Amino acid sequence: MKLFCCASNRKASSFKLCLVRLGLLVPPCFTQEKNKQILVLGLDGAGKTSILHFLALNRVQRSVAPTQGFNAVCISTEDRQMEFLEIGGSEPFRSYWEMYLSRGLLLVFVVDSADHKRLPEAKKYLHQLIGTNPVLPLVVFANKQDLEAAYHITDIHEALALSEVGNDRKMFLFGTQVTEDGSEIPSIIQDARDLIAHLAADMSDQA
Ligand SMILES: Nc1nc2c(ncn2[C@@H]2O[C@H](COP(=O)(O)OP(=O)(O)OP(=O)(O)O)[C@@H](O)[C@H]2O)c(=O)[nH]1
Ligand SMILES: [Mg+2]
Repeated sequence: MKLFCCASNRKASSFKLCLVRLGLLVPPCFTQEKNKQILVLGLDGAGKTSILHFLALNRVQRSVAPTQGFNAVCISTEDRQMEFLEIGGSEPFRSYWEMYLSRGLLLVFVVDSADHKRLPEAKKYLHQLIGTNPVLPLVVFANKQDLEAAYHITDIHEALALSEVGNDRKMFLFGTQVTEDGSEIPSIIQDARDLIAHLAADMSDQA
């Protein structure tokens, strides 16, 4: 497997400029216009960038800065490329999430399983997003499972009301952690990567 990773962070105030810059900075697979992206969304601090880094490079990034805009990552396998687009989870960037849904092959939604107070907020945004697209496949990462306070995935399933995401939609939930000492659970992230590749291939073939 060949991996290629590229990231770009920009401020919300220069959104248009950011798009232009994104066009300049993105890896080759983004230059193919018909390619759609795998959207990676979720509240700030949930672990989106950390997961993407792990998916791309199989290792944990030590210090992760909040994403101030976009973080584009391209992972190349032997037969295809997967284009991931994280949009920052801080308040100013959330209004851009929905704009990118129509360009999404599938939605990866990341939550901090230990941040109980903000789960209702995460649920609200998730349901707003999926409400606008009844078929977009959904992969939820219940992240930070290493933390003592983390909710089990069954509780996350309930807290996010995942039973209400719609019968026509493919939906998957993974309990993940991105930590250096985890030897077992990170393999779940690799399983998730394989599943995402499979779903993305299916969706691309349908497009
Ligand atoms: N304990 C623990 N910390 C994690 C895990 N994943 C990420 N973190 C930490 O959580 C913090 C936020 O992670 P990010 O990956 O920047 O979160 P994000 O969702 O990209 O946040 P924004 O870019 O602001 O939207 C960082 O300090 C990470 O090191 C995890 O599984 N367990
Ligand atoms: Mg980020």
